Formats: sequence, structure tokens, C-alpha cells
Amino acid sequence: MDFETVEVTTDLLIVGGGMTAAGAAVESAYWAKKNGLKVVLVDKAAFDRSGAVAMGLSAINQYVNYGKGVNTIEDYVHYVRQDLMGICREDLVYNIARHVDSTVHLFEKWGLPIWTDEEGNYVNEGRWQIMINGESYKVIVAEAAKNAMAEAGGEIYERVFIAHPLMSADGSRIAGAVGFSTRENKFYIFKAKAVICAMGGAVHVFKPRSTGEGLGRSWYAPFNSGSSTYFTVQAGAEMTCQEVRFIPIRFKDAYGPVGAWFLLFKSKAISAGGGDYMVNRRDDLADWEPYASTKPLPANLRNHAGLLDVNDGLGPLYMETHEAIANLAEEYKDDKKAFKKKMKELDSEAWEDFLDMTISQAILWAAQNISPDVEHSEIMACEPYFIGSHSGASGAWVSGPPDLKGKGEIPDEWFWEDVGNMTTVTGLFAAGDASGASSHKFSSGSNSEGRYAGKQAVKWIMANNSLPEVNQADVDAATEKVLKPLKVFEEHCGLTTDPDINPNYIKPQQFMFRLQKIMDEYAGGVSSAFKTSKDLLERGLELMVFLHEDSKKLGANSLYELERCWENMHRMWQAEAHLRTLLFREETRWPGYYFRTDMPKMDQENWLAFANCVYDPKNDSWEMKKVPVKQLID
Ligand code: SFD
Ligand code: AMP
Repeated sequence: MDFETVEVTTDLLIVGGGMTAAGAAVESAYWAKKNGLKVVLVDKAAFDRSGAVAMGLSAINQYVNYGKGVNTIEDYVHYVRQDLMGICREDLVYNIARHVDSTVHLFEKWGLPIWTDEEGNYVNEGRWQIMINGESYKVIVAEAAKNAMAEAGGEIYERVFIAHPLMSADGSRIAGAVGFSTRENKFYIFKAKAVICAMGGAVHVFKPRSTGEGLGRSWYAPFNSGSSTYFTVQAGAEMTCQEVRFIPIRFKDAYGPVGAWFLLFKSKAISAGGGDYMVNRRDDLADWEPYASTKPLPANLRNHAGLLDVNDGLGPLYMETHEAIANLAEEYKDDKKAFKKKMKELDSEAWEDFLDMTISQAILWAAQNISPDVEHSEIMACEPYFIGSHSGASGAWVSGPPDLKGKGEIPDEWFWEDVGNMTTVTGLFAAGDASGASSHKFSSGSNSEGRYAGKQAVKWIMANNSLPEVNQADVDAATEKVLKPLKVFEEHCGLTTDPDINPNYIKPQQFMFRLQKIMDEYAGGVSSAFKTSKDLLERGLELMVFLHEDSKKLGANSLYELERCWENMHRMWQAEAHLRTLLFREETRWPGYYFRTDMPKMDQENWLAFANCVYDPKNDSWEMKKVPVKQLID
């Protein structure tokens, strides 16, 4: 295939077009316009409906509400610290929490319908979560970003897949990115002074529960394929919490979220044979004190309690929806009309929760004749995902906000270049799912962190206003590497009658299955009941060597398959970072996310620490680092 080369030069490049990138665009466009700078945003999909919020959401999960004195920023830091079993960058969490409410107010101003009560206050789902009519959430947030970019003369490229970072000639800083159009034969070379990486997390690294007829169905957006991790790892950035995957408990098979049921409807979850597992399994959580005594119980411990029952053959697990609805309607019981009205209201809220963000769950309920007010529904732990913005924590290690330097125990070396959210690679920023150890930012916190990174990147460019030199040889090498699967296929496809089966290449879907099998069986996926060990991980890493070898023989018959090839290449590197970090951390800190059978307990003395890793692309080697946790507040 012949490709047209398109070269785009800009001051700031934002890669990704999700909640984080939208925030980065709004803020950086504003500051760029003031300073005469150019901003370019590149999304592999259509900005309006890309990323995890494509289908919409029914709640905003981070709203601190400190303006009215309801909660403090410190309360939020405490919450995240406990939920992540003690491991979080408190400076980053604090920074997001102090900005998030203003972001939510902007969402409302831009037209997002947020539920309010009779007094005009937001309706809380839980302490930190507020309810929205969020089917068009992403469209609204993207529209604001598009307007801001248009106002500042910025450019937005949609359906351009970012495959690889571009480094400066001397390798000392980021210089841009390369990618290709998913619709036309165009190869893009983006050159920039600074880059914000915001390409979400990763799904389908592990074998999903849904195979065969349900293949591809997952809780997490299938568009998110580990590009943030690949981009930052290949640029040489230090990564953190690569072991802290997220396993959500979800309504079984269609993956409907449970937050509204637990928090808004105050529903109970049970196992068929064991009852209320979060209460009955309390004693089994003793090894994870002090976190097991906190309220709410950390997400992974909630999972662990349920999985203990499943492993004892006491399943299925159920969400007691009918009981929750009956409890909420109880006080209206004596007034027939009011009771009927309340039941109707609860019924529509229950359905809307799914229709706003996981439509397939509503379809599955309909298909299985489930009325949530009549009977309970099955729930189950999903396959593992990488999502640093939710209740996992994987991402790049970034600089702390400069004004927090010297505060609490936070060491000075966590701050560099006088800007926040810069990775250890000069000029490369990361936010949202792309930045690690700062979980529980969700959609609103990701957008806030994106806004912050956007402002910081412009500030940094103003202090370092030069376009890095790039070697043409590096650009040519990257172009050849990225387009290689098309060439491999073209050269060999005539050899067999079925182009999917060929000794000279592997198609991306087969490649993905092989990756998923390794991760499932050796890194504690669904079929291994989330259990792994040193021996299993070491064997998994041996098998990854072969997968890396075969990745050089990926074959693509079209642009569409070229995208699939690169998505799986990105997944493979996310997997590699995960395996290595699982092996490095010698304890079990997050049972319910994964369990090291050879080291089944938590080791506070030695492992109240971040497990970081750095890949050196020049020597093709990894370095593992233990970084002690430091607190910002008591
Ligand atoms: O039900 C490339 N999240 C929830 N947050 C909430 O606030 N409330 C909820 O209700 C939430 N719930 C929820 C959530 C996520 C999911 C998947 C479900 C339900 C089903 C979390 C948020 O969605 C999440 O925190 C943010 O979206 C994170 O933002 P960001 O920007 O870091 O990731 P993104 O939005 O997924 O965007 C990624 C972008 O990158 C693009 N991209 N572009 C170019 N080249 C490549 N190679 C690329 N690879 C990816 C994508 O197209 C996208 O634009 S609930 O759990 O509670
Ligand atoms: P989910 O739908 O599971 O993604 O949850 C949405 C929000 O509610 C997140 O902030 C979760 O951490 C929180 N959450 C979910 N279930 C519970 C629970 N049982 N107790 C406390 N918080 C929860």
C-alpha cells in the first residue's frame, strides 16, 4: 500500500480524546491562545463518543463538595489511601480533589443534567458520587473542548491511531508521536515541544469471561488497548503501580455497574449459599488490617469476601435488588397511590442507571425476564483491567504539583521541572488513566487532572520554548516499524488458500488470544481464580519472550487490521509491565484483585511502598524500583 506522509508541527500535542484529553484541550487552548501557542489533539476514534464514557455514565464518581463544608480535601485523600490499601501518591490525589468540584460545575454549565433535590442540591449516590442523566456526557464534554480549540486556532485529528512516541535526536526529551489514519492511507508525523499522553487504560490483556458468542463484551471500553502504557514505557518513562489492576464486581455477563445499587439503592450483595458475604467474611479479612476495618471496605476486599464464597462453592453471587427496592418503598406502604408512584420512580431509576451507561445490561434483563423489583440479579467479578483513574492505579510516575513541595512527608525528588504531571521523560506529561498511583479520579477527576496537565504543559513550553531536533532516520525507522504488518501480509498472503492461516505471519486476533491465554493462566486471570505465584509468573515471562518474537511477524490485510495489530502490541507491553511488577512485589496486598499463593499475606514492614519500573529502549532492559510511600497528611 502507498501512504501519503502528513507532517504536523505544533507547540503542544495531546494524544487521546477521552475525558482527560478533553480537559487538557479546554485548559491548554485557553492558555495557548494567551501565549500565541498552537495545540493539536489526536484521537483514534470520533471525539464525541470515544473512550470509556462513549456510552455515557449515570453518575459522577468524584465530587468532594467542600464548598459547602460537607467534606474536606483531606477526607478525600484519606478515602483514596484506605481504598488503595495504603498505596497512593497523596500529593497527586490532593491536587485532583481540590480542583474537581469546579470541573463538575463547568460540566453543568455546559449542559450536563445533574440530579438535584427540592432544595437544589445535587443528589448524592454515595458520599463522593452524584447522580446525572449522563447518556450524552461525553458529547457535552467534547463539545466544550472543540469550542475551546476552535477559539484558539487548535487542530483536532480524529480516527488517527497513535502508534509510537517520537524522541528528540539526542534522546533527551519527547519530540512528538507517529500514527496512521484508520480510514485513509495516510501516515502522520506529529512534532511537538511537549506532549500530553491521555490514551486511557487497557482491556483484553486478560482473557475475558465473554468468549465465543459474547466475544469482546467487557466492562471496560474495548477502544482502550494499553496505548498510554506503551507510549510512556517506550519513551522511557518510569511507571508505577503496574501490578494494581482493577477487577470490578459487575452484573454478570452484561457487566452493568453496581455503584448505584450499593450506594443509592442501599442494596445488599449475597452468595446463594453463604448470605451477606461482606459481613460474614469479616474474620477472613484480618490479614489486611488496618484497611479491613475502614468504611467503606476497600473495593478489592469487597471482591475478596465474595470470591471466598465463590471458591467455597457457595455461589452464585446476587445483588438483592428486589429487597432494596422494597426497603426504599416501605415508608409509602400505607398510602396506595404514593406507594405506586414511588415504585414506578424506583423502577425507572433502576433501568435508567443501565440505559445511561451500559445499555446491554438493560437488554440482558429484558431477555431474561428480570424485573429488579421482583427478583435479584447475578453479579460476578470481571476479568482484570488496567485503569488508573478508577479503583486500579497503574500509570506513569509523574511530578507533584510544585506548590505542595515541602508539605507533609512528600520528598523533594517527587517534584521536577517546576510543573506538575510531567513524567520522568522531559516534556512528556500524563494524566487520567495514563498517570499512576492517583486512583479514584473517575470521569470528573480525570478531566480535572487533564485541565491541570494542560495548564502545566503550556507553562513548561513557555519556559522551554524550542522544538526539539528529530533525526529523519528515527522517523523513517518508526514509519517502517508501524507499517510493517501490512508488508508482511502482502508478501506472504498468496502462500495459503486461507489468508488467516499462514506460516509467515500471525493475524492480530490470534495474537491477542495467545496473549490473553498467557495472562489468564500465569498472571491470575478468571480461569485461575485470580491466583498466581513466583513460579507461574516466571513461566509466564518465559512465554512472553516467544510472544515478543512473534509480534515482529504480525500481519495486517487492511488499515483496520493494522490498528488491531498495534492495539495488541500495546496490550503486550502492558502485560509485560504487569507480569514483572506482580513478580517484584513480594506480598499479597490486594486480594480480590490478585492473590500471590506463595506470599498470601500483606507485609506492611517491607512493602508499604510503590513498585515502580522503567524500560530502557536502548538496551531492551527493565529496572524495578521500590519507592517508600510518603504521606501528605496524617
Ligand atoms: O459505572 C487513542 N468510569 C466512571 N466515572 C465516573 O465518574 N462515573 C461513573 O459512573 C463511572 N463508571 C464507569 C467508568 C468507566 C467505564 C468504562 C464504565 C463505567 C463502563 C470511569 C471513567 O470513565 C474514566 O475514569 C475516564 O473516562 C478516564 O478518562 P481518560 O481520558 O483517561 O480515558 P478515556 O475517557 O477512556 O479516553 C481514552 C481516549 O484515548 C483514545 N485512544 N487515541 C489515539 N491513539 C491511540 N492509540 C489511542 N488509544 C486510545 C480513545 O479513543 C479515547 O479518546 S462506573 O464504573 O462507576
Ligand atoms: P462502581 O459502579 O462499582 O464503579 O462504583 C461506583 C462508585 O461507587 C465508585 O466510587 C466505587 O468505589 C463506589 N462503590 C461501589 N460499591 C461500593 C460499596 N459497596 N461501598 C462503597 N462504595 C462503593
